[in-house]
Amino acid sequence: MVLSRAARIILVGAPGAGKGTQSERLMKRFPQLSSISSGDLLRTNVRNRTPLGIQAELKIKTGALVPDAMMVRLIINELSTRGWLVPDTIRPYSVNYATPEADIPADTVDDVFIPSTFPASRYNYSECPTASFILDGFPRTAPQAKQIDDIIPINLVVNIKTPASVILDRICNRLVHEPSGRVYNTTFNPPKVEGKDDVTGEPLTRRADDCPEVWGTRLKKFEETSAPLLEHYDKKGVLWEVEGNTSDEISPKLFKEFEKRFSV
Ligand code: G5P
Ligand code: MG
Repeated sequence: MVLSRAARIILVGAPGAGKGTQSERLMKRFPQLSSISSGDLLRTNVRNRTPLGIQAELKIKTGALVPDAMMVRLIINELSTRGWLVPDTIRPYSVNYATPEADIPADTVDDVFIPSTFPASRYNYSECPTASFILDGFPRTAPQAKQIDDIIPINLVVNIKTPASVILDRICNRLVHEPSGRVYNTTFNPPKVEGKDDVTGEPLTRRADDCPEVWGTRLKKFEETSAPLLEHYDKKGVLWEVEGNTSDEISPKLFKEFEKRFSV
């Protein structure tokens, strides 16, 4: 299906609610869409032993959140790399990227994540039909959202509401293909060949934070941070909520809303 206007979407939801699953399904249905998963980006950095990955590793493993400044820099850098942030001298951005949080040495973050042209020149999101994307798992706090407000005019925030009681099983049965971020589940969507990625045939692995204890901590963090985040977007009039016990129940509602907003 073809998009008739650019979609800049954020997926919000508890750990295991199905953000990655819905991203994959949306991209299949709307091939113009791309996705950035903040968790996948972080895990790539951990795997590649970058300075950011090394600093983020323990936070992820224990179910804590990675500091806001680090996350904003990571995502801004990814958006720039993909060509979705282009210089714009007409509408200057008003975000201060120079203040990383106390526990991250400023020079480390700058060295790793800021492209040489950023933030020396003024950057703003420049709308074009091909730059339609899903941000899966970012922003995750109100401060993160406020920092990107002036740069990326988000036009839909989807809050996926799935009861925590049905999620835990999913997490215990999840397998991932780390290089691509493709997600499987031994019961819900098993790979064609046991333990192997459908596309590359490479081995699937478990995520370091997929155990009941860490999931509990992640859920608690989500509950603490999501209310102010959702309130922020509700005030902007871009929040839409969808509820369901399964991804199969949620997908048709999401597709319908998506088509209404972006494909008519
Ligand atoms: P992530 O990677 O963003 P979470 O915790 O937000 O991690 P997660 O676990 O990736 O979210 P999901 O994407 O919402 O969950 O869910 P999913 O992968 O699609 O589905 C979960 C499993 O259930 C899969 O196996 C899937 O196949 C299966 N499944 C889906 N639907 C159904 C169904 O209907 N039925 C059944 N039976 N199964 C189903 O973030 C990880 C960490 O990175 C850091 C934090 O430390 C975070 O904890 N981080 C950030 N920190 C600060 N700020 C940010 N913005 C950050 N982003 C990431
Ligand atoms: Mg995910």
